[in-house]
Amino acid sequence: MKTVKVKLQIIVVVVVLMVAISGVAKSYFTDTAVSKSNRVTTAEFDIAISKDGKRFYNELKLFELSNMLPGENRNVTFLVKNRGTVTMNRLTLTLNVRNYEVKMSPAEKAVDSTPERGELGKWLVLKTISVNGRTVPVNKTLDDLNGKMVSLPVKLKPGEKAEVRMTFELPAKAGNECQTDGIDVTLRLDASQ
Ligand SMILES: [Ca+2]
Ligand SMILES: [Ca+2]
Repeated sequence: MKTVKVKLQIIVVVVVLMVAISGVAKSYFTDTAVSKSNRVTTAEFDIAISKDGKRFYNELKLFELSNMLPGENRNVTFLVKNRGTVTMNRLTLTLNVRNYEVKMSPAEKAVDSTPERGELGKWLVLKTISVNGRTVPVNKTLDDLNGKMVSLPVKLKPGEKAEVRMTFELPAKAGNECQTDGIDVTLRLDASQ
């Protein structure tokens, strides 16, 4: 009986000590601030083109100029839009040009010795590019412009659109060599921050 009593006393002492220790810890002021769901995401960069400004696309055929005559000017108009979340401070246009012969007309045969290769790009000139009415003179043939970048005079904020007008001219001195010739033009628009 005596040993049981001693054990009980020890247990009581231990319990009292534990209560005392935890009681000491709780007697200080404490406080915590929490910040959850912090994130880093990247901005969206998206340029798109449209013929009429109603719907914009990443890829779209913009023009077809047929039956051009020497001495003629033609305009091509389209819209560009910043569909992203960041201002586009620099916009460039790059033309990739492929010349081809649609057919060899009798008058053309007399002056053109390359039936496998078209000559229109030697003659067709991109006179100007205008963006929202601001005109930049270009005055280069499409063969000269092939693969080169032309800077567009515009900055686009998120959601902003701009109208681009390109004026092409087939000079009056263009001869029979480029009769019934064709050009495939790929326009690439590059935007950067
Ligand atoms: Ca040819
Ligand atoms: Ca030709």
